[in-house]
Amino acid sequence: MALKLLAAADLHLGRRPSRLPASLTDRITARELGPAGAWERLVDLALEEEVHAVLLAGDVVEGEHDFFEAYGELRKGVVRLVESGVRVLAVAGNHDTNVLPYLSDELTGFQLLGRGGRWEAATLSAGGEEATIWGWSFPRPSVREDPVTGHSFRRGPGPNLGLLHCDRDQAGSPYGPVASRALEAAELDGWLLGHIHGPDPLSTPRPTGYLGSLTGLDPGEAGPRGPWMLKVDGAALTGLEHRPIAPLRWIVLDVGLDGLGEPEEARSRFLERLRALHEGLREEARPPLAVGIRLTFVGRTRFRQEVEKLFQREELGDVSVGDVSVHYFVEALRVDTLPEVELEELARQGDPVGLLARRLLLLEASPKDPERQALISRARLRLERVARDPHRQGLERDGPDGDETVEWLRRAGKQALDLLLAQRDGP
Ligand SMILES: [Mn+2]
Repeated sequence: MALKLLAAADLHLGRRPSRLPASLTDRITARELGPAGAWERLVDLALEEEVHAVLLAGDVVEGEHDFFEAYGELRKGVVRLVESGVRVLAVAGNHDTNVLPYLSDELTGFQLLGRGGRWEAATLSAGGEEATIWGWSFPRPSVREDPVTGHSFRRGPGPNLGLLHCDRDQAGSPYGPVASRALEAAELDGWLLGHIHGPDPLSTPRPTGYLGSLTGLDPGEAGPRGPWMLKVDGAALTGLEHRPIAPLRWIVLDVGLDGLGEPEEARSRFLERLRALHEGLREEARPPLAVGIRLTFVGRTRFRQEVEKLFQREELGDVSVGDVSVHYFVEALRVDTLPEVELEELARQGDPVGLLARRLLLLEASPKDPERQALISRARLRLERVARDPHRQGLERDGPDGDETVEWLRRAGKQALDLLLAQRDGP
């Protein structure tokens, strides 16, 4: 029999997921969709799969003022786990430095490793297998020293795994900067990390990287989220699997509008993609309760403005695919299409349309092109002036950087080009 572990990071209990439409939270509570719901799903999975230990790599709690909420939610789960003989091991991250030690004191069976920034090992054993878990907890919210270098890990029984909240390869970071080289040099059999919310593509025999947040906390955290299953079998690490059980998933969806016959067709194009997505989700063992979509229309069409207007009037907080097991909502919509005519063709014209098309093409030229550089620095100067305008202070302190300027020019240019073409070719 194997020793089974379930590892997760960055639960942020106490934080509300952002940008949920009222039409969604009328049906499903923010609690179910957020960290508490995700934790409950993790505990269900741990019991179903009969794991021997749950490992938490920091930022279990959002902050100091979330003690009571986190206590209630953690307690419910920890009691269920401990009653079934499941060990719970955790380290504190930069968010829960001050609150996790107190919670651990109050919760029987919740073991905090590496209290006060001193490395500590725990040995797990089950099914004739063993594993050693090394943990280090943030002693204060800001730690500028590398917690790994200089410590010699005296190996314990079985595979030895590091459980750590840290900022990898970010020298000078206040969140426990650690170089990848230092992790390698420690000669453990793997590192389960917390802090960065996007999961790494972990793999055996030496899984090393970020586990990712347990559930997507905001639209910037697109993609599947959940804990990782890992086994020790024949003294080797095996069976590593990401289990996307998060109750809320954020996705980025680009829908092509090439060859659109009429603006209304954009709705069918979107629905078609949504149905395909839904079919995929239904195959999953624990599909999300809700999916937030960052929708962008792309491709070439002459109906840019019409599509924009059409979707502006739509209620997109609850998009049905005809099966209510998963709720879909559009978190943000952008129409980023190009006119049907090739830019190269328009660029040959001597009118404002031609000028604009030539500038848009210039943006796609090599970054070394002096003409392109001149265009971008002119735009940057103007944008900076806007940013410094005292009437706008507080919105954005600094002006945009080069990449942001290009992105802004590209979007504004495409929009202007469409308007010009509509005026010229319009009815
Ligand atoms: Mn975090």
